[in-house]
Amino acid sequence: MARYELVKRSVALITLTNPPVNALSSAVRHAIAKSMEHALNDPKVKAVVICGENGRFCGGADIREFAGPLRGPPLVPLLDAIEAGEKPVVAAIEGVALGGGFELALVCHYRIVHFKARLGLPEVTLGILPAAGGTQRLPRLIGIPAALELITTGRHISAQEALKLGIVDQVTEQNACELAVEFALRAVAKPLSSRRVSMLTTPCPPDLDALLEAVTMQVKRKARGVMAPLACIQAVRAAATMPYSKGIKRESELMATLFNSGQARALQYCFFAQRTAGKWTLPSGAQWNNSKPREIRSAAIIGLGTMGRGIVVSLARVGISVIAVESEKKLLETGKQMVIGMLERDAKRRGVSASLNLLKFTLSLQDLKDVDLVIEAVFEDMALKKRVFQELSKVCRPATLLCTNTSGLDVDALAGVTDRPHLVVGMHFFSPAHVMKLLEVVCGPRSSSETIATAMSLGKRMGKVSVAVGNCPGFVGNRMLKPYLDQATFLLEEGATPEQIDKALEDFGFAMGVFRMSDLAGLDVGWRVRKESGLIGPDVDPKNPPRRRQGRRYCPIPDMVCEQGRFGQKTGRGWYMYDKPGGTNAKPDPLIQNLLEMYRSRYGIQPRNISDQEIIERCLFALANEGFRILEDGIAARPEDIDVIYLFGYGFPRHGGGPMFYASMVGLERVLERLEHYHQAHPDVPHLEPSPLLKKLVACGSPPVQKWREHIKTMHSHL
Ligand code: T1G
Repeated sequence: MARYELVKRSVALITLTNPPVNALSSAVRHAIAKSMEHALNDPKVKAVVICGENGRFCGGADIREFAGPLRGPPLVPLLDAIEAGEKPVVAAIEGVALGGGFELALVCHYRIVHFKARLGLPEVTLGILPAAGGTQRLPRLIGIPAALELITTGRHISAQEALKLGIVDQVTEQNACELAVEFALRAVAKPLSSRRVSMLTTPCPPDLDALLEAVTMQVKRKARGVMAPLACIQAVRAAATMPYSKGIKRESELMATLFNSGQARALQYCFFAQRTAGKWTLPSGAQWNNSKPREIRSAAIIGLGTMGRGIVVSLARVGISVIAVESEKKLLETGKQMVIGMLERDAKRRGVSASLNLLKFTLSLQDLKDVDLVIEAVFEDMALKKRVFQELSKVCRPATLLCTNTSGLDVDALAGVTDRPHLVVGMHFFSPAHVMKLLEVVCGPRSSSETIATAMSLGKRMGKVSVAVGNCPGFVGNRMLKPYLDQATFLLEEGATPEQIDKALEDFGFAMGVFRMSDLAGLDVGWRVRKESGLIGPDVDPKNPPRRRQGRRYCPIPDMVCEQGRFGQKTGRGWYMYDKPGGTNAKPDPLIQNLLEMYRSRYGIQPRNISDQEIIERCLFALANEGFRILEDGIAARPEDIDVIYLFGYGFPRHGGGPMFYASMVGLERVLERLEHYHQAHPDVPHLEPSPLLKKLVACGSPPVQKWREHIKTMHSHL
């Protein structure tokens, strides 16, 4: 857990050895305590260097240990003792120094950092705060404003920024450990008192209260209802107003309020869920660690609409050559200019040069003969997509992977028109594709494991969080969206307003309420889908009651909004009104209010007061209920996959953990009881009928999310 060596006859070198990130597990803490004791007591030792094995200093506390009781030496006294020791201790930081790892570095008397290392206190992103003195030492070292910013955001910083801020003593391109040993030898004769950060006086700005107030307002605006950043601010206030001995107690009290909170559990769950999602697995036994992805050097994108452009940028900026294809000269030219502009802005922001030389634009599919992979991103029109895939089959070399960017169409039907169904896979990007982190990799029944592995690995290379899902209408994300949207519009019928529903969802923590999100996405998209699926238009049986379709409740209000040409932000009018087409400042529109009143009186609906609780329950429990069905159907392999999709693709708040984790946190019994209640009140809404898996889990005593898999039959898996 930690290796102890004597080097240069007088330096104790302590190497943390807990792969993969040298987390401070109880065994590691124990080993550090023993090694330090040894070093301080051995007269041969004049100085100490602490480093981490495999080029990684330390990733902080072992998060997996949080669920159990504390074992082994607690971190605070251990770190205090290192700082108080009479021999100089130098931290040799390579790779990462995060959380408790950074706090360990802060108690060392000197810090030498490799130029590629990253440092930070990301505890806030796990719903907690730096609780091993980080909130007390960092402000003393770099001042309140800079410390507040780092602690409340959890941002990682580069070695260069750390040097600028005065956190580290030297940045090196050499082996940090070897340099630290030299450094330690030179430090032997120097006094240590000024190097003990806890003894420093916090440089305090004259307007401390105003500063803390401003940061509090900023944090409240950015992360509504999230507790950890506010606790961080209070801890930093203690560093400014109290001596270290009292401040560290305050830090510990604040940590105690956060540690067992639902938000902390949810955020830590998100950390692991994101990593679980990368470990895809198929019923055939193929999985992430036994399937080799192909190397992708060149790709082609068909269609330079919004999605196509974003995908080109995502590929080019990670060094993949891209051929972009359009059907008409004018579209090609417009797409080209936009892609170039996007890449140039992106490169400027990242301080690198734009990789324009990797791009080629063409009108001819013939140019795609030799590419490794094609991503088709034409309109959501099956007949058109089939034509493109037939054509690609003829043009591309037999080994080229053929991917479709679709938000819900049948990937296997497309595979069926090609000469290589095993090389066909769905890649569902989210708009704007160069910004949004989520990628659903849609596995058709004939997609080979190599094909899936390649799409997953390409997603990762593009910086996406990729989740493997099965092939059904809407896949995971959009399939679940339907009952969620339905509930929102039913609530409108019953008496709510778009702004009331949005506010309830935004107060819950969603980045955007459902109506603001729909206005942003464009209301015409769903309208077209409803027309194509026969829910509106000439195919509707005139004998149908107006608020029923296909034997179930149907809300025609979204269609009425579209009939007025209100397609959302792009037309300046939608569920809200905007200053101008393309405007983003949503204001409630009296015309929508009128429309709702007329609608209700036309159908004799007596509007009622609807509570925020009902809004949240009906929207989110219907969402999770569909998630349970998706698990039953084997469209997602694990609840974590569904949650990651909602966190990264649909703005579900991380401190809620995602729809499935949220359901488990509320309690599956309660979710079941509320769904039964609402289904009884609305028997013509099948989505509210509790799913068999939910019932089964409740009957089995509501196991934690991580154990649901054992109760899911994978016989019908579509993955
Ligand atoms: N504890 C336990 N497991 C961890 C871990 C940690 N701190 N960090 C990573 N892992 C696991 C991870 O689950 C994965 O496992 C494997 O290591 C590789 O991780 C007292 C309260 C360091 C930047 O928040 O940000 O210190 O999936 O895939 O992309 O105040 O891991 O292989 O089974 O992410 O190279 C604060 C969290 C803790 C850092 C490396 N520390 N880690 O990224 O690999 S709280 C953090 C990361 C704390 C103190 C407190 C990243 C990384 P598996 P990976 P990576």
